[in-house]
Amino acid sequence: MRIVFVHPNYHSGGAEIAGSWPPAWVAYLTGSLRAAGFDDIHFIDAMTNHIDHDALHDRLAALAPDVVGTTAITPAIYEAEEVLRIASQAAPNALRVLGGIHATFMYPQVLAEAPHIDVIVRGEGEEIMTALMRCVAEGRWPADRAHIKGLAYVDGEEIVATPAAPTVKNLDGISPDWSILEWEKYIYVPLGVRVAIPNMARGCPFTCSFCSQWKFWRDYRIRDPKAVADEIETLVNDHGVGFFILADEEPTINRKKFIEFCEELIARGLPERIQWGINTRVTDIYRDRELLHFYRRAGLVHVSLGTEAAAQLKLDQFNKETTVAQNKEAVRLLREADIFVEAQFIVGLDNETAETLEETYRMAWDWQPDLANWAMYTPWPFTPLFQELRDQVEVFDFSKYNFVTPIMKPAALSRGELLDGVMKNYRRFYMRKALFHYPWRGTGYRRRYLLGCLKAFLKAGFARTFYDLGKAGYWGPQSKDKVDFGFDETRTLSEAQTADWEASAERAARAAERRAALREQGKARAAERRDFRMPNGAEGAREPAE
Ligand code: B12
Ligand code: SF4
Repeated sequence: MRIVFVHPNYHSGGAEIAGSWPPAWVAYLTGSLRAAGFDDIHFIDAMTNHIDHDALHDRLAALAPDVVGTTAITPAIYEAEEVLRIASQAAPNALRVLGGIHATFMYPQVLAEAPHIDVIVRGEGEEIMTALMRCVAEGRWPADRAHIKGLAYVDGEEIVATPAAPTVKNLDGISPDWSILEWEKYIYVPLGVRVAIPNMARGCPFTCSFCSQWKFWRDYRIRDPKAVADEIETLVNDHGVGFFILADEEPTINRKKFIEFCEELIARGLPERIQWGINTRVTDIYRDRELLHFYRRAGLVHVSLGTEAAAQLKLDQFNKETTVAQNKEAVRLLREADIFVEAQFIVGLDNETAETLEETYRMAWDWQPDLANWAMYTPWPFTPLFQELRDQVEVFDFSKYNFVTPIMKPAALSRGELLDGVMKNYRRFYMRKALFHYPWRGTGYRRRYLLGCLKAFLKAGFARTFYDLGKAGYWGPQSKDKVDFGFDETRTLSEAQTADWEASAERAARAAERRAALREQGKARAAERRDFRMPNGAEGAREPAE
């Protein structure tokens, strides 16, 4: 049975500017499927290779697959739907499968707008996809589909979701097949070396209100650090990789395992051959301040911090459980340990003003991270903050939900002014860094890395891909009133999706009511027991039955 995975050709000029990145999901799914005996697996990276629709059609027709699978984060959803529409023409008999975060939560919307999708895999793909492929290979599809957990599909007029599958409990049981990727294509621009995105832990114990990751992975699980180090060794030896970022939400939360991982890398002499970066929380850096030099020795050279906001009020609104003072201190500690530090700010909520944007710039300059990013607040529809702000959300063109397009319009600014304010921050920050810091900072590696980052920014700036500025027609402050984000206003939330939310809100409300009623009953029974007195002369009488 031939399975073809396709990574959709979606682009938005944010993180992509630092290189061309390998899609980890393909390696993880391929590894699991091969272990289950499926060995005819192909991959088309339409994103990295900029493969247009006609060329994709031809590639799929030539491969004649039995199954076509694609992925979608929220902004790539329409492109992913298109991939499967093309598959329906190029390989009409192939089963069309969609996975990834967007469809996991938005399956009613997706199935309503793209009826050519046969099945959605909700949540982590390894075990569900294997069960699904077995079902197809053994000729049990579609008869048996209702028995596979973690699917959604259309049955007649009805959208059906089978019960959620459990998370993958034994992450060490997964062995990604990195050989499915064309490694010469994946280059990290700042260092000019091949880049990989392995995964050590899944899940995050925090519940930031703007973020969807904790909800997606559900419980926190971590792999054996030795096995991850083995994987890094394979990436270096077999695929010539020279830099990696951990895909993890918060790799440092389990300090013991993180230390073991660093020890393994050092013991194998890997830090001379590969360096790496992580995203993590400010609080962990603060907690591990004594260990940062050791982490650096293990090859950790880049930490991206979710500092998020310049004001405590916003940190609290984000449920971030950090303070502005901790943010500043974490940046200082990382700099001292010679680790490049990138501060991430989220801007563009309803209460953003020219002054608050200015404040984030001043704070960024005061903290002195090596790099700073200003991401537009993006209301992922499956997050708590979206449900809170739902009445203010006007744009449902999900292709623009990409951290670089202002989805929300602040009360005091137009979207063009917001973009212009953010660009002003970037210009000032990087201009001053380029002139006064990067060329003079340290020697060798440090200078090369920072100038490499600058090169990535400049390259994207000249190509006008940075922040999708070319697409929006932004040419500097004078154009701020003319920018056009090209929102497709015909896009709305489908009735199926809203009905699903209402049903789950109702279910949640009913469950809360039930819990409250049970609590009240419990209290009443406890009071009854407490107040119970044996009637005089009724020895041996029993307490009221529970
Ligand atoms: C690495 C990464 C990137 C890389 C992309 C590499 C690549 N080619 O895939 C780079 C740096 C380029 C990037 C860019 C962007 N990213 Co990014 N990125 C990540 C990151 C850190 C890790 C993703 C990863 O590899 N995870 C590990 C794999 C194994 O998990 P997975 O992809 O979810 O796959 C599992 C399941 O989803 C499922 N599955 C997935 N696909 C499929 C398909 C099938 C058929 C099946 C059955 C199952 C299945 O099974 C997999 C295994 O369990 C995540 C955050 C995170 N920690 O996950 C953000 C994240 C995915 N990125 C995000 C965003 C928004 C972006 C950008 C739009 C931002 C920007 N403008 O720069 C761009 C878009 C780029 C593009 N053109 O698509 C968001 C998406 C949020 C959302 N709700 O949609 C995330 C979650 C970060 C966040 N803070 O919220 N990103
Ligand atoms: S923003 Fe980071 S810390 Fe907060 S829930 Fe998401 S992954 Fe966890």
